[in-house]
Amino acid sequence: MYRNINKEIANIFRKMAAIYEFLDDRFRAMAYQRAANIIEDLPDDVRHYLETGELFKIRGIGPSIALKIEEYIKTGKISKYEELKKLIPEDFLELVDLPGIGPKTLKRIYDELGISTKEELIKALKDGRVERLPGFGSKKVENMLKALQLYEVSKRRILLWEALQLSKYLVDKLNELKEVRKIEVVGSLRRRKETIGDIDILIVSDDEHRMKIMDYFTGFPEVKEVLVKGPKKSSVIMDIEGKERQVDVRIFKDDEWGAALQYFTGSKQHNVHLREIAKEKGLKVNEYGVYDVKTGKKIAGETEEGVYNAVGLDWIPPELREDRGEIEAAMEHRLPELVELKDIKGDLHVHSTWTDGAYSIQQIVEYVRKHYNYEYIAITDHSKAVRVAHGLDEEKILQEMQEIKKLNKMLGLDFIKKGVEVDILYDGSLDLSDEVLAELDWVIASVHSYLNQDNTDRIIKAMENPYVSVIGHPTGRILGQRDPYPLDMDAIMKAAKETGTALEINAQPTRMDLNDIWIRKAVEEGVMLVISTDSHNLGHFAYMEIGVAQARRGWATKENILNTRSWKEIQEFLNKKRKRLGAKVKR
Ligand code: DGT
Ligand code: CA
Ligand code: CA
Ligand code: ZN
Repeated sequence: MYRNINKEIANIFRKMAAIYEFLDDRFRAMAYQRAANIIEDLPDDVRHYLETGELFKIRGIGPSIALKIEEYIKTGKISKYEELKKLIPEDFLELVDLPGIGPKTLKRIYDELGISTKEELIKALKDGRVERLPGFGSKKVENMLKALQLYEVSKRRILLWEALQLSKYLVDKLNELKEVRKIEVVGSLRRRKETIGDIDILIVSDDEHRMKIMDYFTGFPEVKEVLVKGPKKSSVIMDIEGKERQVDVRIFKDDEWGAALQYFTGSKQHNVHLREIAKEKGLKVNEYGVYDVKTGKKIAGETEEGVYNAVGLDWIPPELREDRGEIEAAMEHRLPELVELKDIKGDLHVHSTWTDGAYSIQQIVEYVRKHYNYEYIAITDHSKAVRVAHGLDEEKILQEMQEIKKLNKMLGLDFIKKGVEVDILYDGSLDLSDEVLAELDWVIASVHSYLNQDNTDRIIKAMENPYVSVIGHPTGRILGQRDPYPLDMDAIMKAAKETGTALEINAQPTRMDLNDIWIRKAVEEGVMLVISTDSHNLGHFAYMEIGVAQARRGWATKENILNTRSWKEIQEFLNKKRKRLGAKVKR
């Protein structure tokens, strides 16, 4: 069974926290919120902690909450949660933990306007009743409507990272049948789009085994509803961590495999364009092969490369198949050589227990050295403006630098780079003094406040600081939760280029910031990019995979990505900026 029990419990605790807040019980709300974060960040399955008895010793989790975790593990339910659910209108239960709305706001709307359904809520937001409540105003109402709209969209689409994990599980399970001879994920997931509508899987098997495979697939315990079931295609709705996810499986023959891969990888626009090109050449392309229209003879279909070659194109990496010029480039043999995961030499955005990370620098370094072939990592904890993360002031940063120095000495290597994620303040100045920034190896500057205003000027001012290496998560969007703040991207790109500041591709699954379109623009403008995981936990280092995928969707090659280079080369890049802006260079 596909499950992440830590996440299931964390989700319930977040709901409980929100309900407690709705009920004006701040104390319990905070306790459950904290417990949710702790459970989600545990390195092992909570069941393991129960078995070893460690569950009752986890810091930040009191005995009454630990008992509830035990109850959930044993019964699949938390009776307190079942009780709490009844104290809030059904529709509000769904909305109560939505960022951008909040339990307190819902409570006031409930008390003061007598509203208890989503439909009524939207109506009252639109007809001015909410706006007229003291302390609300048009801006707040607008933001609430936006949050509701983003939520509805996010319910229909899966984050790339989650879809990848689910698809890996499904492919492994299907592969247990020896009748499955070839299997591949296709659709938007193969193209590595940042969100995925449904998961599409292709299989090759002998004709007589098709129904056996389909019986097996539609019988998975996660399957909640079978939409279609046949020898060629089955489509199901799965219940995954309480959310509905559609999965389509299609079965083809060996000599159709390449054509089917090509067709079902899409995108639709890419396929439409490809068929146009084929038509001009007197060819027809469908999911079974490429055919000569005059003779009706099949000329390709077994391999995907064969399909593209038959219409006069080079094979096109799936990440590029959005009809954004890749077909023309493939025709003229000028497709870019895209960056690959193995090109990455280090991760340059990592949080430790010095601020809001879950592990100490030493634990992080041990883990990364064991699991990754990196030449360096940068520890980049928050600066003081980020109070919720206990951001560091100058003195603390200097202490953290001392610890890194000590750890490097123990390693006998200059593996850990001394970094920071410094806040860009309201006026574009930075949250730490230049004297301290000058001593650091790597400086990320990020916007974490005033997220609704145009932030172009703030970010440009930050880039003009000689010590800023890169702008973190440049557009500030959170998928399904928050739109990017308004930015004049032309101006940002121009300033990045002129100052020699890199832009980040933040690979946190809900950020994926920059997006593919802006990466492409950066590549075209010659702006340097950095792919980072923004790790707060050991498991997060694996997000590098989707960060690289996003870079590929933006046509980035190895040359466009700074952290494919040795540290010496990175330092040259940074010193060039310092020199140009008249600051002291670092060695
Ligand atoms: P998604 O699921 O919304 O993230 O996007 P896709 O691209 O995975 O779209 P999906 O699942 O509807 O279809 C999978 C691929 O099948 C799609 O990328 C292109 C290919 N395809 C080509 N022509 C058609 C068509 O007429 N209907 C459908 N459903 N798919 C088509
Ligand atoms: Ca799909
Ligand atoms: Ca589909
Ligand atoms: Zn960060």
